[in-house]
Amino acid sequence: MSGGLYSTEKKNFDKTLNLKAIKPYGDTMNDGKVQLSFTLPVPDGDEAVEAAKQLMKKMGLEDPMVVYHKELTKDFTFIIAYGSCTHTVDYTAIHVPKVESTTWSMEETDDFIRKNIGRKIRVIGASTGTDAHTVGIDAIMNMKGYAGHYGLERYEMFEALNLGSQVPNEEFVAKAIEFNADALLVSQTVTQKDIHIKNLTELVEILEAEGIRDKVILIAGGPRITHELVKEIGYDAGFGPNTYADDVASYIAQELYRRIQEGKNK
Ligand code: B12
Repeated sequence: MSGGLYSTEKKNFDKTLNLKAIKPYGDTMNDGKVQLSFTLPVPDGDEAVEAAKQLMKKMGLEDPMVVYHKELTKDFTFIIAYGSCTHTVDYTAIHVPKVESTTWSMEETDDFIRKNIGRKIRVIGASTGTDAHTVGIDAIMNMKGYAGHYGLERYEMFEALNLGSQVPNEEFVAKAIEFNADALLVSQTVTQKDIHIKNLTELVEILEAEGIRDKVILIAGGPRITHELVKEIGYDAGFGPNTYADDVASYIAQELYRRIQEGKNK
């Protein structure tokens, strides 16, 4: 997947840029300018504006300037303001764990599987536990796909089975065994009280108890899922917002091929 690495071209753009201490860019390098909007639970007026400025200073924003303020409803004021951020971040020290694979088109992935794996890859998916959200898993699996990217059902070299939502973990694992799945796709949208962590962890425990955890590629996805988070709880990969079937299909094909090469998979 695409990374956030800095291009040399941009580095040469301004010599005052210090990647060890970056701050927001407004009009000129290092001016730190940010725009904020928020609501204060007080009546509109000079006091509200002053309160907004004082708050912004406490947030580390110099030269606060309120450019718009309006009563939202009685005793509530909506504020739009600018300020200069005094804090910096060391960009060179940032490391964000990501799924290590190259995203191909549907045709490229199908071709790769045909030539290198020689059979269809079997993928089962569901929104598990009590989670009723299906749009995310459908976006990845259904024929129609999402935002112009066809889902796994459309791929010639994938056999995709989408179980829908509110699938209990035990049932999901039983169906995965019956289907002889190469990869399991779990969608989790509700994160209140960390329900997704409990549910995702329970799935890993059931797979381990069944002795099949190492035999499948285990993937989680959802709006608040990160690769880093799910790696920690025993998953192979995690995908967040703006994921397309292309990303997932490419990863599965490359990972399964790698495992076959290492003699780990069927
Ligand atoms: C539609 C919707 C519903 C619909 C769902 C209909 C359906 N068939 O799915 C209904 C009305 C049923 C619903 C119910 C509820 N909802 Co709701 N819902 C939404 C809403 C508006 C949109 C979600 C959506 O469809 N997104 C579009 C898809 C395409 O995006 P996505 O899920 O992120 O998927 C992408 C990626 O994350 C990734 N992905 C997702 N899954 C997977 C899986 C894999 C394997 C991979 C690789 C990738 C992947 O790929 C997708 C494409 O890029 C959101 C708010 C919002 N605007 O996001 C709230 C929201 C998700 N809902 C919320 C809540 C709280 C609920 C309820 C609990 C409300 C209630 N009190 O009853 C119930 C849940 C009941 C339950 N048991 O789960 C909260 C969740 C808060 C939280 N963090 O826990 C949200 C954020 C609203 C809010 N701001 O409070 N909801």
